[in-house]
Formats: sequence, structure tokens, C-alpha cells
Amino acid sequence: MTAANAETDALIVIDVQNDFCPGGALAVSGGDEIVPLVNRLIAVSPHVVLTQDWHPARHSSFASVHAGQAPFGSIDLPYGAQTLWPDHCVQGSKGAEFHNGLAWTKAELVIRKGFRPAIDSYSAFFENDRVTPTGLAGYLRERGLTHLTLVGLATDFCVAYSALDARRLGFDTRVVMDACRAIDLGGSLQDAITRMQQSGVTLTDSTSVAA
Ligand code: VGL
Ligand code: ZN
Repeated sequence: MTAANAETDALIVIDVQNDFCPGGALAVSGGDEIVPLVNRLIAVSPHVVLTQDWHPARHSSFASVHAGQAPFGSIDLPYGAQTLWPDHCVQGSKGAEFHNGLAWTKAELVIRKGFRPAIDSYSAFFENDRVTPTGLAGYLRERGLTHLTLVGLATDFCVAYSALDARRLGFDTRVVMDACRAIDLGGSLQDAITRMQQSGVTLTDSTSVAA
């Protein structure tokens, strides 16, 4: 692995928020375990961007707003199938805050997503309709940040969707797998790994990331 390039390299830290950690509303198993490693990657990365899942109360991805539906089921919304989740990452709530141990102060940008009541947004780049942009691609391009390293929660949802979109948009994209944890809903982790591999996302681990 070559040393980090201060002109082109950015670390994208996906959704390291209380609700995705043990004790949170949509806890990812071992979600908090990645924090020390993410912090080391933040320390050695020339540029850092964070994403923050940021839903209004009664967001359309919450099972609680759909009569007769339970979390982890699926419904059809105008833009396609949408998995239903427990209420999580509500704007301004404790659960939406970054994990206490996350060394977030170095971040140059925090991109919030999922704030439109009618559309969910797993990806840091596009909402789940696949066409509404978050603005992140334009930001990165304007700054010449072409080489992206992704870490965070959850591997098979927000990390994978972000990585797939990053590749589709032409960014050099790698995911540090041991700095991620998965929800793994009905084989979603293996599906995500296969799709990332097929689309040219580099799956790596922290031992091969340059300090
Ligand atoms: C996420 C489900 C719902 C994630 C966010 O960060 O992976 N998953 N909202
Ligand atoms: Zn969410």
C-alpha cells in the first residue's frame, strides 16, 4: 500500500452513531468495537468526512408509521422496496449523536442523510430513489478528492450502498472491512460483499492500510 496522498485521499466514516451501537435503537452487533480502529484511521487520513443518519420523527422508513408492519419487514414505497426499521437516529436525539468515543473533531464535513420524510437514504451519495443526490459527490470532486476509504456502520447497508455509488460515480473506492460491522438481514452481508466485489470496490482490512 502506498502512503496516503494528501491531495486526493479522503476517509468517509459512515454513521458511527449511538443508535447503531449496542444499547441503541438499531444496534449493530459489535458496532462500538470499531471505534478505536476508526479513530486510528482518522488520525492518519489527510481528509475526513462523516455521515450522520438524520431522520425526522415519523420517517417513512420507520415500521411504527405503517399500520400492521414490524421492524425488518419490507414494503413498497413509490421508489421501490424499502426495509422497515425501528425508529432510529431521530434528529436531535441522543441516538443520532456520534458515538462518544469517536474522534470526530478532525472531520471537514458532516453530511446528513435521510432527512426527507418520504425517502430513506442509505448511501452517502444518493437517497434510496437512486437519483436524489446528497451533494457529497460534488463536494469531493470540487476538492479533487478522488480516492475514498470507507468505514463504519452498517457494512451491508449504508457502507455498501455508499461504496457502490462511489464506484458508479468513478471514485477509487475501498472499504476497510474490520472497521465496519453488519446488520446481516437475510444474507444481506454476503450479498453486499458480492456486489461490492463485482463492481470494483476494493475490500481490504486495516493491516494493509498505510499509516
Ligand atoms: C442504516 C438502516 C437504516 C445504516 C441506516 O447506517 O446502515 N441502516 N438507516
Ligand atoms: Zn436510517
